[in-house]
Amino acid sequence: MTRSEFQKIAAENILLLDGATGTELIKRGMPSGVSPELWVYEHPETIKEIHRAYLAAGSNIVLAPTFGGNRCKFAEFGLEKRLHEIVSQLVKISKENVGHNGWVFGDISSSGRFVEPFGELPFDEAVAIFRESAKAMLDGGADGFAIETMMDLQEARAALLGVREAAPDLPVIVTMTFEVSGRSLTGADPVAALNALQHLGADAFGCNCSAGPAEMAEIISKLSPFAKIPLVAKPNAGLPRLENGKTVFPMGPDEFSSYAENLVNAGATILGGCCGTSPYHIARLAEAVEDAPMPEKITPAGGVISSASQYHIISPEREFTIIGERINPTGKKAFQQELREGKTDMAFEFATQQISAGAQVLDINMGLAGINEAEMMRKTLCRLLKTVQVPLCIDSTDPDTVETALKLYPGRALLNSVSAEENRLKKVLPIAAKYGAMLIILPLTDNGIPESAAERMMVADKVIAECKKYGYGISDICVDALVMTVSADMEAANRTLELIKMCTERKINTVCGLSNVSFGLPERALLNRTFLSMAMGQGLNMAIANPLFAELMDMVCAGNALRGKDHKMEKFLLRFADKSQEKIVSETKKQSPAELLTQAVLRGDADGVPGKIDVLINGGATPETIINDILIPAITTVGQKYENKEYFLPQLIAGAEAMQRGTEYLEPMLAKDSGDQQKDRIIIATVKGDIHDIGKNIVAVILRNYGFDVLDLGKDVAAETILDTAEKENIKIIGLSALMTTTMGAMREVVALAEKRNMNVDFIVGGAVVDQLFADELGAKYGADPMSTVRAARELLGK
Ligand code: THG
Repeated sequence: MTRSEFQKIAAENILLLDGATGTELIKRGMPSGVSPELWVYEHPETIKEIHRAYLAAGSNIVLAPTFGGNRCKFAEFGLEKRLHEIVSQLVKISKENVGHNGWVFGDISSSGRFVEPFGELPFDEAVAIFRESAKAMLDGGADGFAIETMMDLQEARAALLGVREAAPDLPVIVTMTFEVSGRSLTGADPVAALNALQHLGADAFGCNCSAGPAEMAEIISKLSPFAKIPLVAKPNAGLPRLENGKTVFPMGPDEFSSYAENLVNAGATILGGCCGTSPYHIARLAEAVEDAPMPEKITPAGGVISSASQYHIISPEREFTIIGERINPTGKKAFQQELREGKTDMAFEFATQQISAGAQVLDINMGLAGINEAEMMRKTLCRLLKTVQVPLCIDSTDPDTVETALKLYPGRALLNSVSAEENRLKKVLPIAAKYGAMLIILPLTDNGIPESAAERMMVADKVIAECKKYGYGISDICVDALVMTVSADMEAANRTLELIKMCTERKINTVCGLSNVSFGLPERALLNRTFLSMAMGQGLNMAIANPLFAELMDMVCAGNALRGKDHKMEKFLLRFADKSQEKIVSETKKQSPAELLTQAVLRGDADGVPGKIDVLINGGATPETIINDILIPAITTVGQKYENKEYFLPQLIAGAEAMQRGTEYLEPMLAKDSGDQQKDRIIIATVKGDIHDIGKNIVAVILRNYGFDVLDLGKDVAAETILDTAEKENIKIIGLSALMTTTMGAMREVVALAEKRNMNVDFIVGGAVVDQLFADELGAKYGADPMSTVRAARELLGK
């Protein structure tokens, strides 16, 4: 099936996927702890039977049993050399069995590793891992692909790019798993994820696993106004409950299918089931949607840019957008020097200042003669992406730099800029389109800037026409109205205003870089904001400007309120009722060294920590007071914010890393006697039969950063090994992790064996299927997440 065939069918019909595969395989005898792919390869009749049952139930698309069919997962079983053989064969037998009764999509899920900039797996390597899997599935005859159960947006992006490279013209469905918090494990917002992936070339997007159908319908209805592609809902059979130590998915086929209408009304048109669903669930689902009309399409609201955790709508009808201009070496000697030295501290400072001052987007420009621009862009992005949440605008004319940035960016960036110059149209536009960036276009040609507004409009139209060939719609483009210097040409401002007016009449987004207008004149700030006010009057909806000019920001805020673009004037009242914004700006200016260090930990800015410690030490602070009075309270605040769901996992880890950097930096300076302090020790392991270790690894990182000496025994660890180690090392606290229902029994065994051996140890248990009830049953502490594990460990130590 080609992409366009799929798109046509999916636009006109409600399509049914299959239900759970894993639990159906277990019903047919698959033992725990084996490679599911190898087991099915050796027992092909099982999957044939499952597929036949789903097709009879009404599935239009079934998934090949290739969920863990990637090099990383296969390596856990020593099977990496057989990846292509097994994965392609699994698709082949599925295809032969299904025949013309349905489509077989290759199933792709997580590699189990975290991708940069958040994790350690280089992005290109992640792409290669998924490309290799997709190639094997393609060789087996896959009709399309389902990338599912993705918990990290960056990995989902890598998977989609990898599949696209292997199979440019086959349909790809991407579904992510969102937690009860409404975010993915690594903090991705559902709308932001949809936005990034639909512009990166996904043919459908949605959610699978984690939630039941009711919770999922809520997420789908949030996605719906932003979806340009069909939405997918593949819920579990309700929220899992624990009964007698076994996970039970509470919804039977009738109750499950009773939510079909909700899901379709919310906007989902591709439906299926995840954990706990069976062919019976799908059969009832098929009946429930048989006569359901397609949901009404809601037109996407303007152009949307996004980071992993936030999105921002750009539209002449919406609030005015300020793009912070300061991360740009133009006119900044000190910043130029930093970039030459390969440093990113000032860029980070500029980012935080501008966000505090109200910038909704940050422009990132690394254009400086004599430096490797692409490399510096990569470095700066890696630094910023760990903590900066606002969407970014990539400002470069160099195709390599543009590609480096857009590839690494875990969202949909704004690209500044594409013009009618040969180089940009031929080289930059295809890259922008590949990654789906929103565009700023400049109406200039290789011959320069046309004189009149009408001529500039013609050039803009030419560029827009070219963008349309790459699939761009008008709402995804902003025209730069080209601000020139009035001191050199008295008519410059008028021409710019005229072009803005022409674009506004055609509902085209407009942007301009402000500062040029006042070049060479006194009172530049006055001229800039007066010009901006006039431009807003003509309909300008974005500016690249310095948000640290509070009067400029005041004017923009008032302008939004006056034009009815500030709902209930909330932002205007917030700004002027208590002047809170101004306070933020002035506070950033006069923070004490101790506050700056606290901020560095709160923002997770590890690289910024040593410098701030130096300032404190030079000012006479002792290493002990820095740790006790600054670092520990700061990391405690990070933990509290995480528990209050103000912070998500990446921020928790980044904060812990900043803390770690601080203590490592201070360690050599600590007085000898206090340096010898024994760290509290803890063992941590994933139990026998369970090979999932993402959760356990995160907990280990956080425990270490909270000062524990963690002995990580890895995954699939036998009860004897865990307890022998505890005895030998004389460690009194043991953390156990299990992700699967089937391996919870192994936790019970470890605890029972410890009792039998009369050992004086305490347990903390955690993992997706573990809950308080089960922990109580074992007489263990419950580690619901990294922070509660830290708390439990401290309680056990009487702290
Ligand atoms: N259109 C588009 N992109 C643009 C521009 C535009 N990008 C670059 C530029 N113009 C907008 N950005 C800047 C960045 C810095 C300065 C001006 C415009 C600047 N810097 C101060 C100086 O030279 O004195 C330094 C002041 C400070 O410290 O912040 O002027 O028009 N699409």
